[in-house]
Amino acid sequence: MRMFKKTLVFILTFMMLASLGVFAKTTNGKKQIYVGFVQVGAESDWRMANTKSMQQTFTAAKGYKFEMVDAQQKTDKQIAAIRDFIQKDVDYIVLAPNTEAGWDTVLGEAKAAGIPVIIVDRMIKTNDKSLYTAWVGSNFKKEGYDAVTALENALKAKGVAANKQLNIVTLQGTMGSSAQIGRTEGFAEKMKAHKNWKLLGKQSGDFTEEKGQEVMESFLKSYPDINVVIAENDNMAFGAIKAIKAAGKTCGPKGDITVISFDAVHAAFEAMIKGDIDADVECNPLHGPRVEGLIKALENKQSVNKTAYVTEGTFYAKDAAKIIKKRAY
Ligand code: GYE
Repeated sequence: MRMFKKTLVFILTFMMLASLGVFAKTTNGKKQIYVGFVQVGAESDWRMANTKSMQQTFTAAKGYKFEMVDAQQKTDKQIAAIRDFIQKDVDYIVLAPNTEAGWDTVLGEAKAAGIPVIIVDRMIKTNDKSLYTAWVGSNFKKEGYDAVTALENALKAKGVAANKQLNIVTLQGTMGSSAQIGRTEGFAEKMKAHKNWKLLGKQSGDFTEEKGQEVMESFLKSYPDINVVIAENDNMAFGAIKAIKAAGKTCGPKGDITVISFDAVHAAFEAMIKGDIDADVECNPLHGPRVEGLIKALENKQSVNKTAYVTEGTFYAKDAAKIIKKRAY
């Protein structure tokens, strides 16, 4: 009986300690790596593919404890999530920042707690580069430049004369996010070479289909003579296409309004095949394996590149049917 009691006490103590996470850091004798991921939200197909890539990479089977916070496109929610991960003493904080400004204080707290911060996708603005260990993401300004080339080629394919007066509207992403800043600036800079291209208006649709549609509806009311829509992501392009059709207009390679978009997600290839989008500048969301590569290197005390850009291309409606099968997102 006494033996039974002792065993019971032992089992209960073990269970209690286990529930407190005392043994959490060791499974199969190997150290479990605790990764806290602060995600922007669930605003777009790109974002969903990005979340999936992270979830599929950081699995328990591979020795990770992975926790993600969906910040619903709110920077202050992201700051609170970082503080929570510091409290939980995670091994790594992975941050996909919603907007660029205002990170110094909270990242200073992570640094003081000795937790490395890896930034993915969008970037932060800071004078103190020691606040993060590494960043991996896209060259958004180059994507903006590429959108000008995409428009030049799409117009050529449509047989539009190079000197024709063109009225452009831009659906911008979340204001203050690197993806918005880079794409808007890159496009504006390179479009200057075309004196006959006129930007009628630009407004944020916050990277969502719903707001993209709303903004496009109001553009169509204000400007009856739009020739081109630049959508800073695919979901806003999907919203814009709905608005264009509802207004009795047509778009795409054979339509009235040329549509250039960013991301090149699967549904955008379908829209190109359908003839609604003219061209799409790629943005690669599959960052899971890249972040894992960084963490593995850091675990092995190897140095990592402070910044790493993903290589990306541009796709045109005429090639979409051929390429869609090969797309991973
Ligand atoms: O283009 C958009 C998403 O930051 C690159 O965010 C990312 C952007 C992407 O909502 O679809």
